[in-house]
Amino acid sequence: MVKLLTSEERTLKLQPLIETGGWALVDGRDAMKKSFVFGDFVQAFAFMTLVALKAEKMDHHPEWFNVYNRVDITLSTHDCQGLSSRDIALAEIINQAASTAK
Ligand code: H2B
Repeated sequence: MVKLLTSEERTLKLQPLIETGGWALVDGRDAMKKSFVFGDFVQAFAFMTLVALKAEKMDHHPEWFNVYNRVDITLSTHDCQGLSSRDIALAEIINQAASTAK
């Protein structure tokens, strides 16, 4: 069973993603979000394809919304109804994929 991040894990692992990784906490929900803007739809969709394949492999999936060159992503773990280490791992993969796709 996946567990919610402890307060220590939030300080050590989540805080850096917020302070330097471009992620933010979602209001009213234990989740994190980030918006990505690409040059065009093809680049945005290439990024989404890369993330989709990695997400499927780790069996942990983002909530996302795409309009043309913009992709808004929210991460949270449904199984524990909040942020878990899987969201941290996926956020790091997503940041990596965005720097490859841009
Ligand atoms: N993705 C996310 N974001 N949270 C989950 O709890 C989750 C998931 N659970 N992907 C997985 C799939 C689960 O439903 C399957 C059965 O392993």
